[in-house]
Amino acid sequence: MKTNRLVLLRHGESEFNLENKFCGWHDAPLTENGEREACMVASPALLQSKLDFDVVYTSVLDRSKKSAELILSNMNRAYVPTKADWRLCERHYGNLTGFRKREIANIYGEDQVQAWRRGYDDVPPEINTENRYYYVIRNNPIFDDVPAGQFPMTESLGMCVDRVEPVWKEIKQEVLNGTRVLICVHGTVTRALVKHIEGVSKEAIQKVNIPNSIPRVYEFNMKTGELVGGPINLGDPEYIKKKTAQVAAIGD
Ligand code: DG2
Repeated sequence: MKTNRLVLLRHGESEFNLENKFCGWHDAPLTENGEREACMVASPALLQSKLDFDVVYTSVLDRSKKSAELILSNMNRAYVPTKADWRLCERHYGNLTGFRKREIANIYGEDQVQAWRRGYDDVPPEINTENRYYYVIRNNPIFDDVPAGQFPMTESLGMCVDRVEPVWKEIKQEVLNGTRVLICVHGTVTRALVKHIEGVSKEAIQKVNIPNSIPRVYEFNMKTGELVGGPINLGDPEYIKKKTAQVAAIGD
């Protein structure tokens, strides 16, 4: 049986991750720790598992592109081409963008915040011009490729699952053709891809939390397109457990 592997991972810690703020389409950079995670957590894990790549997919957001660049550079693979696609951008967090999760929980309650963060069809309020990031996002030239009428004002996980479906189909075809692909994206986009790849139910995907910089490896039967076994998360299980719990929490 001929198989090919695919690696999926979320970028390193961003400034908004550190501050526990909703980020979405805001272009927050990596923290120093986020850069370190890409170099010291993701790259060594990929090298140890003898994973190599022909192409890397990212979003157009800096935290995704920069993580991919650091990972490849630390694998001595800076020559691997990168495709940055707006359809792989993080879910748009609407008018929650820029606020601390705890601050929003103090107003609307923890259950509502967790519904907006993890619910499949729960749509955060649309971003409006009063939000300090409205124009920063709307006028950011990195989004110039977003077709007219498709620029989101907010998105649920379910909307994100629909947005990534066409690009996932393109990537899957490449994987089945034998291309070695790394996808380096965002928390919600990773969950949307996990739903497509693993065929997880709408209910089950709401319980999935994705830590930064932990490679999730899939193996596909190149003839049938089916998964061979389950996903493997690379790294120390205790570290992954601790980081996953941190992502699930609302934080301070
Ligand atoms: C986070 C996810 O996305 O936040 O947009 O705030 O992966 O780009 O840091 P990322 C954001 P949660 O859904 O985990 O609250």
